[in-house]
Amino acid sequence: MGFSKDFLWGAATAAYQIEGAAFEDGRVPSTWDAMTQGHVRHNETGTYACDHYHRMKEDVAAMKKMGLKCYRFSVAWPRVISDVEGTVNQKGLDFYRSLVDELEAAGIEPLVTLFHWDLPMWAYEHGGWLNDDIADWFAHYVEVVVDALSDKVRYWLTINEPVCFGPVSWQVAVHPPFMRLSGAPLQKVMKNILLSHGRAVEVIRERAALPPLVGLATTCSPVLPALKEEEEPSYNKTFSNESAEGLPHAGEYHWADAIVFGDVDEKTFGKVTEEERALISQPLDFFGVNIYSGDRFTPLDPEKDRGYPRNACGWPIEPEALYWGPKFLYRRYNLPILITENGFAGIDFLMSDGKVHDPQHIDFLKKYLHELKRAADEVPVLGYCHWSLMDNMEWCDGYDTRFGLWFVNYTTCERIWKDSAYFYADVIKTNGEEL
Ligand code: GCO
Repeated sequence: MGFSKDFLWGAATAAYQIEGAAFEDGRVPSTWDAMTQGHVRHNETGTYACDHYHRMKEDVAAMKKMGLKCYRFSVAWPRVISDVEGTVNQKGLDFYRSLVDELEAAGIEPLVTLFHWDLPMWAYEHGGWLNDDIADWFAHYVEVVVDALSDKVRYWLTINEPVCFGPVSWQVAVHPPFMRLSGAPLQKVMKNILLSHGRAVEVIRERAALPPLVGLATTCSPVLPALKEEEEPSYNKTFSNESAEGLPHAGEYHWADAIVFGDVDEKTFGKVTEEERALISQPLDFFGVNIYSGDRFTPLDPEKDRGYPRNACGWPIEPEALYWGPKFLYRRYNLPILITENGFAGIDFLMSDGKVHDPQHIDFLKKYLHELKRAADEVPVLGYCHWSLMDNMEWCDGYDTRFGLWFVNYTTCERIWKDSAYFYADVIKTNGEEL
């Protein structure tokens, strides 16, 4: 079976990581613009990033040249809504309108992420996710975006990795606003994120011009069996608190269980009313998930497995994560799977021949996509969005780690296709038949 003929081969980005133009055309500061001084490697910022805001048309033309079937991008809340009263910044909205128009002309399906971590400072200054009103603020923002784009956008992702940004920003103080909450206040943050997701689903279903396909981008680090007898225990361990032990996304399944089943873990989210439960768990059309790696059922041994293959972020290279992840997630949630992110971080640089050779990135794609193809033989997989289209700001790691298919020379913002971009273009052209 392999990949269906209409498989959505794509690439993903996020507004703050690529757009730049942080203070142009009415965009107001996000917590990332206003609060990260001293927290980002080399004191780098997203002020200019990849200057996508000014290079959008050339970027879409290059996406078309690659043969992308879809493009996952995020809308920046601070570029669209200027204050807590909900004032719309028309110039900001116009940018996303022109992006969607360009994508349509290029025959590329837009996948819109509505929140990818760039919380407006005005929201934070009014309590952010701690303020129960944020669900209203978010719903208003979603209305504005859906009204502006939904005559050309079908795929909507409400929130990117709530299981990550929630704890990382509000519990362990690694991302802005660098909060260290616990107990009831932390539960309130997590619950307001869930409620905001629900409100967004409600708004999209009510107002979208094109029949919408709605989901979000969760994350999963599947437990990987090495032996037949480890398969069932690996499935069970994937959906237990032991998975991703100690990492911010430990217990990541609590979010998906709440959103898909309405099974809202009280320890994580506090109490919910039946009305809130129904809002949180409205039906979705697909299960969007970011999968980069997995956790071996028999954990890596520091001695025996020393020097284990890892990417530039230190994440183990585990191709079978794209086989077991989709299988386990489909078995549990019974929704078509959309890989909303998967990618390889390298330390790439422009070579003396003027090209960017990235054989590890190509090998990563070969191995991971082979596993995804195996999964697609057994469960419905709608598409694959490679993270990322271009090198970009890897949050507090700055610009050192390069996930892009395109190398970005940040001095000139020139894009140079890495060897992996040509490889991926061929995978798309042949629909992965040689993987
Ligand atoms: C995430 C975000 C992306 C990251 C990518 C590499 O999952 O952390 O969605 O913005 O840049 O995953 O870490």
